[in-house]
Amino acid sequence: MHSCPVRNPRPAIINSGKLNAELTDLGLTPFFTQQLSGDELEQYSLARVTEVQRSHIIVSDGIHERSITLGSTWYQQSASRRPTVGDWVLLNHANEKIQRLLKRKSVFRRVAAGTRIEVQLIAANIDTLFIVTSCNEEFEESRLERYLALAAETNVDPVIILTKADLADEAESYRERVRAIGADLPVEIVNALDVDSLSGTKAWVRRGSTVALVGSSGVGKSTLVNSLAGRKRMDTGSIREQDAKGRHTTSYRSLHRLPGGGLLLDVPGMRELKVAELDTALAEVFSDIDSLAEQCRFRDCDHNDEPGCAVRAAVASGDIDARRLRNYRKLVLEESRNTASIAEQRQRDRQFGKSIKAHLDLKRQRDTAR
Ligand SMILES: Nc1nc2c(ncn2[C@@H]2O[C@H](COP(=O)(O)OP(=O)(O)O)[C@@H](O)[C@H]2O)c(=O)[nH]1
Ligand SMILES: [Mg+2]
Ligand SMILES: [Zn+2]
Repeated sequence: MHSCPVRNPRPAIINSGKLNAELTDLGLTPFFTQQLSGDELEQYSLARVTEVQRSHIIVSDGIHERSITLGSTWYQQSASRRPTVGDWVLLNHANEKIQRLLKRKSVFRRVAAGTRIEVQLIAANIDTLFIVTSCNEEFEESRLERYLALAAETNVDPVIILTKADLADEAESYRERVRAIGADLPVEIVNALDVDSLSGTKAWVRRGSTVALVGSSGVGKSTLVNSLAGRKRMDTGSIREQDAKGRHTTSYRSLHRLPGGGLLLDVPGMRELKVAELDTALAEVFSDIDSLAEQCRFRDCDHNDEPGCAVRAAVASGDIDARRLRNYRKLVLEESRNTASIAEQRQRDRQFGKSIKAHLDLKRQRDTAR
């Protein structure tokens, strides 16, 4: 048995496919229960991963929490098959082991560029993305566009949260700047320290819905979580989000339940977010550029120095911001490079898997021949 933070060794199970209120509050929907067989519903319990630490995860069924150590077999799989924060899992009969990971409704990934490119999971089953930025020089359209592409790719609804309105002379001007990159984008202007300014923001965190917060360090994500939760859940001022070398770490990610229902996930470590495998999302976020591109003389126009480029003509006439086109081209390039690297990596992994299998098959043949 692994160490267990609660007395009751047996979290409530879903009986005969009926959802209990606690699990519904935790975000369980038919999308997940439909994945379960009758046998599974009878034998196993459902729980949600609320926290991921280096060697173990915390799961909850809405009433009890348990700590579960991931066995080594989980680490033999690629990161995308390991549980991440927000995942729904089936626990075995003794509630000490993960039987199965349920199919995700959405997943945030991060492409980490080390010696070789690697995909890491940030969170799963997010409904709404709070893109947090502040009403000061930190505000940057290009960063917002990057986050918007991420939201579009994962089918998660974005909401722009503009913090530090109390410190800004003209907070409303930032709303206008958001409108310029997406006319329909919902915007909330807040003082993250003042609960009274958060009623509009609160409305996005409905009972049973899961909201992830992304944004640069220091914009007020943890402050927002604390204010919405009504008590201190997160250290603020970026103390906990950095390791000794001052780098962001992703070792501590956790879901916070709000008193009025709803779950919040403060996501540290999105700073080096790279885009990959989201070409359709880029076309969506930059739909103005994408639709103009149909009028370019060349089908594969890069909108750089090709003759007859309708996009550059629009920049020249002031219809499209030069910055926006620059960012679009940058993201498209980054996206295609990273996507190619990921494809290569998958290919290598498949080859590796095949050679291991071939080796085992050969061994088995020899063993039976013997
Ligand atoms: N005046 C003011 N300060 C804020 C606001 N939001 C955050 N802060 C402060 O900014 C600092 C960084 O906030 P924190 O929540 O740690 O940012 P995080 O890195 O995004 O989690 C803290 O000192 C907060 O008190 C705001 O809306 N108004
Ligand atoms: Mg923080
Ligand atoms: Zn063009």
